Amino acid sequence: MKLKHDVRAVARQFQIPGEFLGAEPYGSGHINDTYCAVFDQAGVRVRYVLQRINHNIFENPAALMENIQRVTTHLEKKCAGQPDPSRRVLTLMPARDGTVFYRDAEGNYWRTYIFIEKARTFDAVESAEQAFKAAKAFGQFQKLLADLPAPRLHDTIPDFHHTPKRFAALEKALVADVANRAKLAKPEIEFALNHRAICGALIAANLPERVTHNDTKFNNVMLDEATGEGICVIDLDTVMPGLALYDFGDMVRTTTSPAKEDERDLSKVTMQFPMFEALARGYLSSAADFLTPAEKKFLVFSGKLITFEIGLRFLTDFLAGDVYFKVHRDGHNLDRCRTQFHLAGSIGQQEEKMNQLVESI
Ligand code: ADP
Ligand code: GN1
Ligand code: MG
Repeated sequence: MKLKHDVRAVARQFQIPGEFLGAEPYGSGHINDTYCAVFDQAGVRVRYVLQRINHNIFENPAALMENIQRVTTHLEKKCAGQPDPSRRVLTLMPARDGTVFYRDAEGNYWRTYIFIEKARTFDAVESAEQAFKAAKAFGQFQKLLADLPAPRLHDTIPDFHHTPKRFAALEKALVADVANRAKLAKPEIEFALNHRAICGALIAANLPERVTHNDTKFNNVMLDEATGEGICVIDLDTVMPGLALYDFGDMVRTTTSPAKEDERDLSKVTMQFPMFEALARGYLSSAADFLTPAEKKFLVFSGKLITFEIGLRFLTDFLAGDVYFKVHRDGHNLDRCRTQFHLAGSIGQQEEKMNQLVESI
């Protein structure tokens, strides 16, 4: 298969020993171009992950890489005493010039990670045990980064989870309607407009700023093949100052419904209470000792809000003509928006019971 990029030439720019055997596109992320490259190192096949950072979305890749380097170095120190430490944190490979990224002639930014073997990601949750383990790992991630030394991390995407600004972006896209698609999304637009009132609630709550991941979807944590443990949190591009609840909210969004994000059969999209219970217990098993009572109070709400927010973003991108998220079929962003709004509704219906559960933990 002919690849979009000359991965062999890119790989040569990193200090990877051995002979390049081949590469293929990898994973199902919506933003970066990810490749798995295989090397022969003295007869042993060793894999690496090469990624082109989407610099239309991340406007300052050098600052982003500085964040990732600081975060991984910190986590590495913290994981030193644990079993299998090198699989618990992403490891950046140095480029030829000793920095952690390479800029090609076309202006693309590339980085290379050691491949985390004997672990995998899932696009949809399969069991309550997985939900528990993923949430525990993301909670642990926040906990380990609580004492990251100053300075403050760079904001790799300013106002990333500022829901009122996401709402304003939708309104703008609606007025412009550049792709003439508003007529195809009438019920979704109505749902969005009806929920304007919830957008500002987390910002108004004056919660503490922390170092957070901000993109804790279920396929951004690798689960160990043997134990199921959330062994390594990945996709660190959006690690920056944020609210703990942005992370918990995105876990609720991606880990309580058994359906994929782009499922067309909405009857499959539902907030499953046992999954939420496992998720909340998993997260609180690592995060309970640093969360404030106010943060705890908003855990369930954050699930509804972040699910709604990502739905807003998919709808906005649908109206804008699919310029942000990778799409693989017509109406893909609208399908994604529909699952999110459906799930936000399902969370809304069960909110009281979910809150009672959190209070009891
Ligand atoms: P995106 O920002 O596009 O979502 P990710 O960093 O999440 O990109 O990578 C896409 C997928 O590649 C992940 O879901 C995971 O399956 C796989 N992946 C990423 N990094 C590694 C790694 N170091 N080891 C093994 N698999 C990885
Ligand atoms: C993108 O990179 P990926 O695919 O893990 C997006 C998230 C969205 C998510 C929706 C930088 O995440 O914010 O929640 O898609 N990342 C960025 O699936 O915008
Ligand atoms: Mg990802």
